[in-house]
Amino acid sequence: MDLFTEQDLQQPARVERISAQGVVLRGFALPRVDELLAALRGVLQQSPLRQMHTPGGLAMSARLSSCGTLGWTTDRDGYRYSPLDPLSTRPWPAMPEVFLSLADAAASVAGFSDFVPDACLINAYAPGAKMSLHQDKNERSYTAPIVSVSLGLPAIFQFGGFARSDPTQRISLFHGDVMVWGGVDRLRFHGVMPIKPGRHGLLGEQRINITLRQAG
Ligand code: MD6
Ligand code: FE
Repeated sequence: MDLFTEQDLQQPARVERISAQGVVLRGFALPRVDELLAALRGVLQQSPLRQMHTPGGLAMSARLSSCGTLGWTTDRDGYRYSPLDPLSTRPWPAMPEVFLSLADAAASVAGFSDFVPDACLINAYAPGAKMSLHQDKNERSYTAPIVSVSLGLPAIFQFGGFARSDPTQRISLFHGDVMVWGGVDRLRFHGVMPIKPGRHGLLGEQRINITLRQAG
């Protein structure tokens, strides 16, 4: 499949470096955003967004779902990847082709070749919802990067250091932006500030983030 038309190649996404092995690719997903949203709707029909709880019993303010051979879940028993959706009790929906090709293209722009994610976590934020500072460490290996696509309302992403108390950069992420980070930066703490009220033309009063990972 041709990922880029000739026009896209003439106008490459603006690359903003945020760390040694981290970049934001501004507007990188925009040329395929309709396909992306159609695929996302299909995934969410099979495995709907739902409220999850941390192992400590706190409700997460973002609603979550997953697709791919492994999906990320959390409950009283802990954070983990699982091949089955605990809500549907069936395998998670297949990873859409457009997710795979977009993720591989973004990863290679960022210097990570042959990125083949097996897990995609979907986070949906209503205004006021946030994601506390955390590290992503449930994946089997930290060799692969994570590719993160922002859709809908803007967010302020906190990109920190290797201790929770380290200072954070605040990075505004807009509809269609794609962030890629891995390698020496893979275990940085990060989070999302409470989403400001607003309405996005395509997605309404929400932000959706999809993160693609090699988890298994
Ligand atoms: C979000 N993202 O942007 C939450 N994790 O809504 C993440 O937690 C995240 O964007 C690892 C790598 C990239 C991310
Ligand atoms: Fe994360």
